[in-house]
Amino acid sequence: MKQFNKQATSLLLAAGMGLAATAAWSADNLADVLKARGLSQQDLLAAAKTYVPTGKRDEFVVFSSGGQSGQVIVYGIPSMRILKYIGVFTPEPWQGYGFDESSKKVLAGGRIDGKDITWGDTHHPAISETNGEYDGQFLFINDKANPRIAVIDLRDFETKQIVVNPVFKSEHGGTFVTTNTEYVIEAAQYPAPLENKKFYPLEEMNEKYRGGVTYWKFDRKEGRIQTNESFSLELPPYWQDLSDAGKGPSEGWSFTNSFCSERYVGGIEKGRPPYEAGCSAKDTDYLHVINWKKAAELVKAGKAKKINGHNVLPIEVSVKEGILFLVPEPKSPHGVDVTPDGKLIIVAGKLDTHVSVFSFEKIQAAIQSGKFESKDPYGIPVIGMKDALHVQVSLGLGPLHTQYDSKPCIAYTSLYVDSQVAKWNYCEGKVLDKLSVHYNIGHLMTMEGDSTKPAGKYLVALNKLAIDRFVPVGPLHPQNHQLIDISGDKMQLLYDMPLPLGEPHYAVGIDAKKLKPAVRYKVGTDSRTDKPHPGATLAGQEKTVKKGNKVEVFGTLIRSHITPETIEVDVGDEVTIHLTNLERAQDETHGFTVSTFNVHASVEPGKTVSVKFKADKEGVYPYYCTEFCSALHLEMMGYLLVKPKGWKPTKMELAKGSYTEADYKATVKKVVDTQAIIDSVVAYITSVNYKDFPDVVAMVEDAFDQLGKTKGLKEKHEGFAAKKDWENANLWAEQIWQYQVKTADLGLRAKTYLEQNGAKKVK
Ligand code: CUK
Ligand code: CUA
Repeated sequence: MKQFNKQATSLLLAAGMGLAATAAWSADNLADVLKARGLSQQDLLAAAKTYVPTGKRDEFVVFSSGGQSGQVIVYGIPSMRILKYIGVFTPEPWQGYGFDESSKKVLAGGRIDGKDITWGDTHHPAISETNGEYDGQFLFINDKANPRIAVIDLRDFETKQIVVNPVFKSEHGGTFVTTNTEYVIEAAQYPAPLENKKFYPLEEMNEKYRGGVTYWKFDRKEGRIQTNESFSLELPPYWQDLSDAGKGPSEGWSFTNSFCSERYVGGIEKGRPPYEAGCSAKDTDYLHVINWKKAAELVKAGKAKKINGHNVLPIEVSVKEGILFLVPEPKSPHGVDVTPDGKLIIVAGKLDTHVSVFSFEKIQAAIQSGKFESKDPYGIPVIGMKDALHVQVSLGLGPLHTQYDSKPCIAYTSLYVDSQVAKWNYCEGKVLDKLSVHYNIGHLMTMEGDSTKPAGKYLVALNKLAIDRFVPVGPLHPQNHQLIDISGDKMQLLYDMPLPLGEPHYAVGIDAKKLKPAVRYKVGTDSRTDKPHPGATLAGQEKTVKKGNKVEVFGTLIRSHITPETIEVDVGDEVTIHLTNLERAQDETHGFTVSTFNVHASVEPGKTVSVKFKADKEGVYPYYCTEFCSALHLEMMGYLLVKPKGWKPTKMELAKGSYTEADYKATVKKVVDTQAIIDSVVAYITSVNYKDFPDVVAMVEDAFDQLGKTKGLKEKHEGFAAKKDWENANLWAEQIWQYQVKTADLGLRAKTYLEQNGAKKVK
């Protein structure tokens, strides 16, 4: 942080000097650019703090909800450059998500009542934690509309699992993880009967409608949620909202706020005041305080009842066993955020200017001494607000969410109505600073701000409205994520990023060094199951198998051809094409599609993917690689021939080229010349300490891999030449050159890398 200020000063000095000496500088000096673009020194400072030069990387990585897009958006901080969209609840064609067989199975996990639901209202991402700190292994995110949770593995940033909540019809407060990611918490939103497909009239709201909180058991070794070990607490038909897990002294507990504890039922069409009036009539709602550790034990002890095959602890059991309590919280609360030390719980008032800071110690004292002010209509003990409060602070209009700084006692709260971020001290209850944002902020997010060790430095304001901030793109505006420097005493606005995909509610930011994604898969891996793919194929073992009307192709991909290059089937056949990417080179992804059959696969190095379709129309359908993978990418294709019933071949010969001996000799010379280039590059690489550069070692391995494929081809073309078959002689010589080109390409890339990264001569 000090560093920032030092940098800032010297930058300002530099800029100042520039301004003073304008006349002497060339046309594109800093001062001229500032002037020409109408930038202030403050702008320059912000630019310097966010600019990440070419070749450099961001310090933090953000996982943002993609809102209604059903995806997750990944971007870097401080540059705010978008790095990836991860398909989660919605098919995502680039990654083949929903267009290949394994990813279709992941999406099928999110089917409800036998129906595909191909969108999601994603809200709250959470990074897996170890001892309360982000560990960078998994990401979870919820779908508010169709209560579901997804698991994303951060080794490959792919969605591995979607689970459907068995008892809720909507949810909001998910996902929040416990200190060691034992459970992923998901709370209901709008009350409904817990039994599936059960109708009760709205008049029976109080008796038959329920809310709840689900604790999804996460198996870290498998990287999957275990549905049979998961459970829910039945809760009154208050509208449960957000949640947070306890940590440190409050570990084993979780907190879920609620609104509309009025249990109001609207009905504008019947002349009743709308929900918005009826749901905010009372001065307080309830914070639910739950001992989840004990709840898990009760479930193990058989105290849960099964609803829709899922373990649910009835309210009476939770009350009797002393694991569920309520604390009044002011007027239509929204966020609930446990402080990094786990001692305090901060709830914002949405319709109240205050945030309320509750003390876990006081809550526990009340529970221990049995000091309750009343019971709610369902018999749940209510702790007096005064007995639980640490402090209340008036921050401004519409406080929503709170995040924490690396500095003790410092928190940031979003003020929706004021369109401001408030920085304040929650230990002393003092407001320290306010910054206007643009406009109407929902969530905010500090780096690692949900963990026990927030990293400070930056804050992102996730603003709901952009209004006039960007070039207009029609009535539907992007959202505005604003980057704020929180390293000094005063917050400083640095950058506006339009987010053009859904309404991202929440985001989490992690130190980029904690993420260790893989470069390639072990050859033959099904990335969605993390297991060996039954359709995996090695080079030279490609085959097409036809059994009845089922055709299975076991193929491979490598620059720049697909094996096989012709697939012949009969009309009506069910065709499955398994493809293994044999590449090991970083970023050598191939794509695959077959014209008009609505299939697509992204096949990263080592991955095996299957696409499946019914060849229900006769004809000729090109298939090809969809990623520009090499200079001869466009040649990476083949034909699917769907033959009519009873078709018999008539003309058996393929059209021939007219190659001559001269063509052959020219190709052979090209091969010899290229080999000389390769040899010189190899000589350079081996003359320096290339082994000290793992990236280069990988490139060299890949290069020799490619060159290795030329084995036996020289004999082959010479054999055809001896028989004066110039077509085959020329083409096989050409194929050697194709491999050489890829070798040279990698070799030159390695050479450039070594030159740019200070490789040293070795003897
Ligand atoms: S909620 Cu969107 S601003 Cu769904 Cu987390 Cu508060
Ligand atoms: Cu492989 Cu293009």
